[in-house]
Amino acid sequence: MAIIVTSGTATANLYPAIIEAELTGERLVVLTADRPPELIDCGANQAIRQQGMYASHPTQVLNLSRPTPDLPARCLVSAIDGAVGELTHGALHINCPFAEPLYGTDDDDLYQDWLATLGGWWQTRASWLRVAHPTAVAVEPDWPLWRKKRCVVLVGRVTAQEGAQLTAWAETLGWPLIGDALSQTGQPLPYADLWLAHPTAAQQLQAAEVVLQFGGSLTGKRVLHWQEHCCPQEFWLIDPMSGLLDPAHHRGRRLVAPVSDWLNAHPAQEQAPWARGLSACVEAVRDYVAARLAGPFGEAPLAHRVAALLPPNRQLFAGNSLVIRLIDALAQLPSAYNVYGNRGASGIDGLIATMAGVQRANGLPTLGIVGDLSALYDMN
Ligand SMILES: Cc1ncc(C[n+]2csc(CCOP(=O)(O)OP(=O)(O)O)c2C)c(N)n1
Repeated sequence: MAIIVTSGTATANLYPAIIEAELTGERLVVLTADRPPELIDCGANQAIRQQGMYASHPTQVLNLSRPTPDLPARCLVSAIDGAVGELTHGALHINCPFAEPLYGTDDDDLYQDWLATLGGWWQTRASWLRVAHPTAVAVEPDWPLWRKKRCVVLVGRVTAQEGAQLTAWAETLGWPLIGDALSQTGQPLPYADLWLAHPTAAQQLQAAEVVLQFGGSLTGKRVLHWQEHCCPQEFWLIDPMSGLLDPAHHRGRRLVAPVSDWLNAHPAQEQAPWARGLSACVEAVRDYVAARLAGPFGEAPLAHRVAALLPPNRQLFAGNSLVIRLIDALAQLPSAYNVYGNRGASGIDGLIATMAGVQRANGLPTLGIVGDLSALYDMN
């Protein structure tokens, strides 16, 4: 996704989106028009200090010089293509200063020659510079030992296809899977944020020898509490984004890989489930929730019934704050169903804008639920 803005405070409006992209890994190319250097810090209009203005939040920054035929065109396109090719996660900020006059001069011929040095490349869809990174997933050599152990699988934000793949994988291994509202796993053990309070559940899960978390951004308070306080021999976190994604700083492994590739490289083996007692806790909670939320319309009954309101093969956008927490605790969402949220920095700003972007990007009817204050934020 690319965003183009004029210079000045328009650039500052992108700050929350750049922060969110940093935390969720969404790829964003931000092109900010700028005034030329001689007009910065001297009272010129719409001229602010834009170089480095997003501090450490973009993954990459490219400060272009003003357009000049002295700079070879191939230098410009290889810098831009190189930066885009390297961008696996987060935002690329390209600051683009222009001096007036912006258009309508006789320089056209000058730039024709300048452009001609790129040959027919403009008419192709190929990169000028394709940056290749090693993509093979590192296989854990001791996987055959670990997969025989008692494991709990925690799933945060992953894609719909990965969510469904994870459910089948964990089921084969006989491992309990706790899926977040954004996990798209079908939540085989739904309402975890409620049943984790049950002593039987806590006792069962204490026997886990290893915990595997796929994807970050866990929503449920009790799920997060359990994640923080669990004491397995090792805690593994698998996510394509690099960096630390475990606020509890568990001892174990941080495995940077696309989830689907990692699962393919670490095949499951048929095993009997080891935490059978959890099913009874889930059923007890299921009955209780159904009975308590059968009443009139309200936030909690809506969250509970949201799965029944979803048309097949469409998508759901859940706002931050209470909405996503209620859906996480009270709903069992269908497997491989596209669920979106802005759970990186969890701002309540820009949610309707994000929802509109998600709808347009996928071209699918979208059910969006946001709080009233969140909706107010996006009134403009
Ligand atoms: C930009 C931003 N400002 C403030 C907050 C702090 N905050 C979190 S939830 C919330 C209230 C949200 O209210 P509403 O959108 O009505 O949702 P509800 O929780 O009532 O369902 C606020 C102010 C935030 N997360 N992001």
